[in-house]
Amino acid sequence: MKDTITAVRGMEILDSRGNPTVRVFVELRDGTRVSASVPSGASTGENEAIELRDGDKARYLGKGVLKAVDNVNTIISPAIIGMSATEQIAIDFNMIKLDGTENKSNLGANAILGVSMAVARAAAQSVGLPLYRYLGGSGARRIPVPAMNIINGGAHADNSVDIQEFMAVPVGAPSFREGLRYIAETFHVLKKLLKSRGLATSVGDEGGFAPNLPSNEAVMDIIMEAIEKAGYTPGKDISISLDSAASSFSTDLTTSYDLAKSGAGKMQSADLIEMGTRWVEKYPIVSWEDPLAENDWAGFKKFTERVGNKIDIVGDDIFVTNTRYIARGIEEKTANSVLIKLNQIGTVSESIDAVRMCRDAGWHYFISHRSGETEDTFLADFAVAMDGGQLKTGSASRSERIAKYNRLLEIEHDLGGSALYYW
Ligand code: 2PG
Ligand code: MG
Repeated sequence: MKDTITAVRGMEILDSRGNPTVRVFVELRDGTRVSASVPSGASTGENEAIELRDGDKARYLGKGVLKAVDNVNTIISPAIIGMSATEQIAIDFNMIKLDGTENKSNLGANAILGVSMAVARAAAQSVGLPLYRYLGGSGARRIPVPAMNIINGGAHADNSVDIQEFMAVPVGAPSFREGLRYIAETFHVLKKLLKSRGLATSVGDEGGFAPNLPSNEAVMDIIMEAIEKAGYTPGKDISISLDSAASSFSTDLTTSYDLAKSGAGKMQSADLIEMGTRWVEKYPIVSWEDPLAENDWAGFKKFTERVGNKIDIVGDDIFVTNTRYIARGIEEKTANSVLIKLNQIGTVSESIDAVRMCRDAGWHYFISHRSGETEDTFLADFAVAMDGGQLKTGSASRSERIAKYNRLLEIEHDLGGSALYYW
């Protein structure tokens, strides 16, 4: 068969933080040769699939990925050479079996995902389809609404903000292209505003600004001002998405928190829920990811009961793109949406399973990058293939983020009049 896999090779490259990550090349009998690169998180959930790192302090402070690369070359490669690249599910489950652990700690989720993504890309190229159409079928034509991260805090920036991500969402735009313009303009106006107040305009890991503002709420206020100054109406043209990444400021990963960066101090779940409820009333927030820590299932549920009829409560670290945890969340009504990150679970097929579970339950899902990214644009095609309503892929700066936006512009352009975009 022309799409038979003839070679699988891994190599160590660097991600956007300058840390090693895995790139995998796949070749097919028909001459197809593609690669895929794996992202890496900073605020990771404890139940995420394991990213295998060498731990050899003599190289990259222990962060090398040569073992994962070796696993691609010596264990995965011989097991899948000879298979058709279109057998995505068989290949993914073959790798899961080879690994033999619950969390992919043997071969490494970075090794497995690199192969999984490269196989999908090779198959798409071999059958002559763009990746989004290969993965999503002939009906794939919805471009996701972008959530642009304009202020970074938490584990992604050295500033005085506890909440990790403040994102602008162009809910009132008529197309992706226009939506991207709305929020990129807001980003530039925000820069001017920060500058005029003597605040830093340097950026964090995902390209959003990382100023030292007096409180988390002060961030909301300056963003509202930037939206208006850019000529848009908050809540009509542009709304706000937040990612607290609350595990990163929880002292026990359940009910106790310390908002040390801003100096707001110690809080309990109930305080965060109160604060969140007040913010939802005051600001045009459309979604709130990880408002509580990953083991604070009860807190999540309470917050969902409070504001889940108005906004999306998105579980990231709590669900880790794993159907086992998502199923529990659906059963217990813990949230109403899930963040989908391919490297949290480690294969393309399992990520699709997570999306399917959300759809079946009537939950929303948000396709997401990691804070450590590469120039790979797989995510953009994956979001369109999944009919993803919303995508978060960073700010209007840093090329590893822009690459995904540019790929979506390209897809929308190619689809022409048949592209769909709506909130
Ligand atoms: C998150 C992500 C991506 P990280 O928490 O949602 O924005 O951050 O990749 O560091 O986990
Ligand atoms: Mg998150």
